[in-house]
This record gives sequence, C-alpha cells and structure tokens, in this order.
Amino acid sequence: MKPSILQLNPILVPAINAKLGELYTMHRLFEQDDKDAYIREHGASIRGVITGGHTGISNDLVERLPALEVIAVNGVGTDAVDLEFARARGIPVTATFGALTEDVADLALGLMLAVCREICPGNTFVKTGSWQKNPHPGALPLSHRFNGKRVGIVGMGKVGRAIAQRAFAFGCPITYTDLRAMHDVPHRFVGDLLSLARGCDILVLAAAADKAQGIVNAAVLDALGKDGYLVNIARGKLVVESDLVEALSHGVIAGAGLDVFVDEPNVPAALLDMDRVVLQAHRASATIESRTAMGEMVMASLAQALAGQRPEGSLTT
Ligand code: 8YV
Repeated sequence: MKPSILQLNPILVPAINAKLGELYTMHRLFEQDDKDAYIREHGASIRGVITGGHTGISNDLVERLPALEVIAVNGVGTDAVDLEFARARGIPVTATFGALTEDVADLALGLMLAVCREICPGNTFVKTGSWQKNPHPGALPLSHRFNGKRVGIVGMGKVGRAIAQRAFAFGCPITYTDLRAMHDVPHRFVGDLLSLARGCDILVLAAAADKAQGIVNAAVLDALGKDGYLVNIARGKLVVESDLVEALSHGVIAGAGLDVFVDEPNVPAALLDMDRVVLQAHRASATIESRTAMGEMVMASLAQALAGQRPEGSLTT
C-alpha cells in the first residue's frame, strides 16, 4: 500500500504532482470543504505532511496525525511550524534551503528597480493610452536612479547574500544587520536596525521571521526617511503594516516594494492605489525552476523519512 501524505497547499509543477501521485496516496487537504471531518477520517493514516513556508502546520493538526513521520516544508521559512514541538515528538521538519535563493533575490532586485524607476506607473501610462493623449515628456515625473543607492539588508542568510551580490554589481554600497556579524561577508555590519535604516536608501527585508515580528515599525520607517524605500521579500509580519501604511500615506518614506503581507491575500486597501508602492502576490520563489527544485527536495525528504532515515537537512532531528 502506498504511504499516505497530507498536502496542505498546492504544488504548481505538474511533473512533481505526477511523481507524488505515483509514489503516495495524496490527501489534498486544501481542496476539502470540511477539513476537520477529512482529518477525522484520514488523520490516522497520514505518514508525511507537505506544507508551504507561509502555511506551516498547527500543533493541533500535528497532534491529530499520530503516524506522522515527517513535515516537509515546500519553502525556506519555518516560522509557521513549531520546531520545538516537532523536536519534542521526534518529527523531522525539512525545508528547501538553497532551492529558491537566486530567484527570491532576483525579485528583490526587480522590486528595487521598479520602485526607484517607477516602472509600474510608466507601464500603466503607456498601456492605458495616456502617453498618446499626453505626449509631453513631462507628463510623467522624473524617477530616481537605483544604481549607487545605499542598500541595507536585514538578514544576511543565503537570500540576503544573493541580494547583496546583485546590488553590489549595481554599484550599491551594502550594509546589513543580523543576530551577529558574519566574518565571511565583505559588507559592513550594523548592530541595530534603527541605525541600519538611518544609513541606507533602500531597506531590504530578507530575515527569517521565526523570532522577529514587527521589527520594522514607525521609528524604523522614520529613520529610513522621506527618500528611502522598503522592500520585503521575507514575511509580512516583520513589518507593523499599519505603521507602513501610515508612513507611505504621509510621505515618511518614498515607496515600497512588497511581496509579502501580514494577512495574505488581504493587502491593506490603502496600498492598492498608491503609485509609490509595487505589490506582488507572494511570488518571489514562484518560478518553474525554483518550484521544481523545491518539489524535488520535498520528495527527497519524504522518501528518506519514510525509509526510516533522518532526512538530509532535518531541522529538528
Ligand atoms: C513560498 C515561502 O511561497 O519559502 C518560503 O518560506 O514563503 C515561499 O517561497 C511557499 O513556501 C510556497 O509554498
């Protein structure tokens, strides 16, 4: 009999879904209307869980899966999984570290370029016919250059480093903050977020949100200042979203490029019609290449755990 796997959110790569279907009986919880009843019916047979970084799994659900042998996160953020809880139960939790780094960094650069160069308002101006109606070169205001802007990175992990590498190639001086200085990073460490924000033009969030929450607040945005931009490709909850809306509404900062939000897919209404804000639907890892590599890592974790081995890169066992 094929092992039963509970899938908490969709995988978008058909080849990965096909392979999962060949090897396992897939229980696609995200398609069920009555999730509670579904778990009551199938919970006892579930040996593995696949979830997304942002979705994670509740302790309550873990407790309802008595045969659970592995939680495979199809992402790198483990903030929505209680790692201590899993560790105490001897359940390996794996993530797809390394698979999405480059693509997430690419989107961060895309957001930085888009906000500085006002690419989205420019796109709308052309596509809606406004350029033809108003061909005067001054119809759109001048934008700002990206090259050479001082970039401050919060979180110098794999993604932070990949962003630094790219921004450095654009001539941007890099500073960063993290729990500690990294001796293998050639950029200047700044011990606190407020000072980092004060000394940069673009503050980029690339930190894990396991412990950090609401670290970008009114004071940090104030320190970033009226010519500064915020870019977030990490987790919405790193930011006090109401403070961000307030700062953008009153010109406390110049703009923002946001891929993640506190309560996805609910984006604060005030952000929707702000030209100075570029929004994405949590898409930083959403390339066929990253998602395929991530899916393969998820499958490797399942295979190893269900064969009685410790999955490579388990964070809890
Ligand atoms: C994915 C993420 O959108 O890696 C993460 O932690 O949040 C994202 O890359 C998500 O995990 C896809 O399921």
